[in-house]
Amino acid sequence: MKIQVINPNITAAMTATIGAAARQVAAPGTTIVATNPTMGPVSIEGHYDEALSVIGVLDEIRQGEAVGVDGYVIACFGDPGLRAARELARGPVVGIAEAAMHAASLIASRFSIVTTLSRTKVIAQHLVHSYGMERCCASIRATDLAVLDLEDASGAARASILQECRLALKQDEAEAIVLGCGGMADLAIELTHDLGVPVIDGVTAGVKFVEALVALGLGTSKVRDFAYPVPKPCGGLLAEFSRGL
Ligand code: 5HY
Repeated sequence: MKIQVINPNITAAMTATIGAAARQVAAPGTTIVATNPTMGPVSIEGHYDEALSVIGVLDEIRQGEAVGVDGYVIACFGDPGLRAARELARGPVVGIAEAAMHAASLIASRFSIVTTLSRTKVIAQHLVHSYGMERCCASIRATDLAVLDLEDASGAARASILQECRLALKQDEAEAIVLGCGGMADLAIELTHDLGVPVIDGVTAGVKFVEALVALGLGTSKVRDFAYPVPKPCGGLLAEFSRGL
């Protein structure tokens, strides 16, 4: 099977990190294609950035559908464009926040999310609510790292994330950690070892969820909510998104 892992920001180095993490866990029969849009923000750190990223995500899905991709992971913790992507896709589409939270809920009673900028905590809270995870989410902590700080190889970002994880375990009674950024995908194994509790990255969790769904013969339901988009013309810069004409 072919799984496309989409980094919604346009930072190729982060896409490479995400793709490498995805390939580490992919099953022998799974091909991982890691992509990012050519248009959009270099990082996604709030509602405005997320909105700008959605068209690029949908364009990546459109291209994936044209070449028979079996399933998709949207590798940004805001899960931008997830529901719209499901309308476009035949196969399953999973967001990394959704995947990580569901994985955590299967192995721990309470998990904490450790993310980047404090301002993105509300977005994470909205997702916790949207996914029905209030009963499991002990806390949402921010490191106040910028997303692209994760690309700094100095280890400073990792130290900051580790510190917040320790506080979540000690003060918030968390039993597992959900990493709140696609750019943290390469840290989960080390942090699990350092902390002695499960640290879950949504990229790798998302790949395994999509593999399982495809292996079960399950694609996105095309009845009602996620039916293919209503055919209609689009204008201006979005003219190429016209459908069914
Ligand atoms: C992400 N932003 O996973 C989110 C993280 C965040 O560019 N990739 C981004 O802080 O929302």
